[in-house]
Amino acid sequence: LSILIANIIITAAVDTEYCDINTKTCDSGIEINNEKKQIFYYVNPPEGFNLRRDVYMRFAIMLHEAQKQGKDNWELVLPPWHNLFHWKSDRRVPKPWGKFFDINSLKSFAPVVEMHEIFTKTKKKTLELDILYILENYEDAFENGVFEEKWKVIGDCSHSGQFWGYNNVTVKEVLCVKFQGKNSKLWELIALHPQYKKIMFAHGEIPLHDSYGSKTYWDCRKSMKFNKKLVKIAKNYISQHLDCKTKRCETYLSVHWRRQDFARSRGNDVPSISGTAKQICDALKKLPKIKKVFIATDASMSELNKLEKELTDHGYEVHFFLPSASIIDEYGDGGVAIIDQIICSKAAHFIGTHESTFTYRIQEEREILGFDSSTTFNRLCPDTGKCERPSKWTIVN
Ligand code: GFB
Repeated sequence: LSILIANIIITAAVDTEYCDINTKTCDSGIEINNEKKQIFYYVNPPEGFNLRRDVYMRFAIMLHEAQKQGKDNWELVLPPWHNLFHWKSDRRVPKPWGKFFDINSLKSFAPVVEMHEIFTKTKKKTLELDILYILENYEDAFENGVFEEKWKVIGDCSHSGQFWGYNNVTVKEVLCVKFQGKNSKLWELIALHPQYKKIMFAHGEIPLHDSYGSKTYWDCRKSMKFNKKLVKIAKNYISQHLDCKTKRCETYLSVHWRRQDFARSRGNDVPSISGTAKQICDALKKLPKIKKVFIATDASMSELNKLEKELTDHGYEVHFFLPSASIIDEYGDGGVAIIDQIICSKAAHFIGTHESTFTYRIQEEREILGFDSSTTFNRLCPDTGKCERPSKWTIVN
């Protein structure tokens, strides 16, 4: 009886077609899953890895909430990692999310699907999207002195270039839209064309979180578990070099030392090399049992060697993760970034870089691990001038 009821329900869901729950196929031969409508998105190219992780959360929460309200015929397509500005080792090769994250865990929170799964499921070599909405900011977010949620279709426009590095993805219609508001407001744009099944948004970073910092936010964040192999590499490193085999370690202090563009253009926020060494030594003086320091950084080797020398001169043991060629080959710069983040997240005490999303993601990981927030929300200060305390975004369980 239950199979019969399921058949009736599925038959109703796809209108005239008869679908069999056992074989998971419909009369047309289409698999039941393929009936789902899909949301695709892309992020402004210069944005880095860790802001993109936040943009994912906004879309995943949008789909999670919709599913809860019975809108369960939609899935979110995970945009392959392609051509990231900061990733020098492998910019040209699009990487699936499974390289970095545990896909089953992502799926436990929201209906997500990898791009390559679409090609495998449909057995097609090309993909045609129904519509691409290119989102744009309003010139003045506070028109008439108030921040209002709104959107306005500007009209047809064009898209040049490939989608996520794939040359077999095309789109039928492109619309430019001014948009200001939360992610859930995108459903209003989607409703403009109820017959469309594949809808894409460019500039996915423009819509805002529906409820930043809420329990749902943290449930989503917790589901972003890393690829198990990356976790294993990080754990082995911690056990071998940092003398710790537990979830939370008492043996080392960690620092996220953001350099590159931060060192060049954010002199008022970040310290010099000597200033960094001094602040790390000052923190360690308050933790007399700790002699080991782990540094995660995008600094050049010569900068890192200078910092290392200053810290070893003060009697501390300095560690940083140097990936093998095979790790770089398999996981690229993104994988190495995650390994650095995992190692930082388990340290007894963490010091991050002001306003770096790389640091924010480590802080969240530490909140999930249950560290006292005083060990987490610490930052490197500039050598001189004001040093605002970092905001504490604590977990909601
Ligand atoms: O993730 P991300 O955008 O954070 O950092 P911010 C950019 C990239 O730099 C990361 C590398 O994806 C990494 O590849 N990186 C930074 C690191 N720190 C480390 C580290 O400690 N270890 C490793 N392995 N890699 C944003 C930029 O950076 O800051 C924007 O993406 C802009 O373009 C903005 O510049 C101001 O938030 O730090």
